[in-house]
Amino acid sequence: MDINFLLKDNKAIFLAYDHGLEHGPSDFLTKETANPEYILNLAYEAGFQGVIFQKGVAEKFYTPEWKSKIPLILKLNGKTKWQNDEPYSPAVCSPEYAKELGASAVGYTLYPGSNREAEMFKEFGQIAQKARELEMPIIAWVYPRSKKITNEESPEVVQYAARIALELGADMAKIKYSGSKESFQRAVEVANPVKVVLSGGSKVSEEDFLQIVKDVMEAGATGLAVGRNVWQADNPFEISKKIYNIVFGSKQ
Ligand code: FBP
Repeated sequence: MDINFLLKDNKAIFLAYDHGLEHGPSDFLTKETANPEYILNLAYEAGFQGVIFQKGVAEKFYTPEWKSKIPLILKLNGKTKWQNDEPYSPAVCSPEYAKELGASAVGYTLYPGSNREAEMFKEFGQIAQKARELEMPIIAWVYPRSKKITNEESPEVVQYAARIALELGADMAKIKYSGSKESFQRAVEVANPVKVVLSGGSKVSEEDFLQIVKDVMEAGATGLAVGRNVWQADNPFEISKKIYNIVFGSKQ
């Protein structure tokens, strides 16, 4: 499957929900949002193009019924928040298993700059090759991270991240916001033809977040793959509608 099959009008909003592993349950501010069923329902009702889970959540919640309603992007690697200085995030499952779980695409986080960069680049290469054989698109979360990198959201670092996705053979790059529309536009340009989606980051005010969404879409992004700014909002359904209207330029 080509990545374009996951898009609607060449755009996409994916609901990221792998935070239980990456940050722990403290990210889930309410009882509802700790429940993957709530997230599936939100993604479906709000018109998202896919939901992002780790394998354990997919095994327990991504039933054949959900498969018929919303695509799954399976995150193949992951780590905890305690591994952040020179991070290494090895695969916890394979593209073959992702396919068995019903995933339409796979995701893998790279931490360029980390002392463990070489291991991740090697594994990403092997996984991307396997994903291609299985006709599953691969989305690279590219988060340069190391004691050597002081600001992982600087334009230079984000643009470099976008280009790494192209160099290493990803179909889509998920990158942080670089602080301005202009600098993000450059990130989109240097990744081309790899599609770029915004990684949301920690929760900010609704107004600020919607402005970032506008900026990245005007900068040529394909869309978003966000979590906290949606499901930590006071009303996740309401903010999802607003995001949808900006990304697709129309009412849902
Ligand atoms: P958010 O929109 O909530 O930032 O989610 C995007 C994401 O990449 C998640 O998929 C992942 O769990 C998290 O951010 C990792 O964030 P970080 O490594 O920056 O703490």
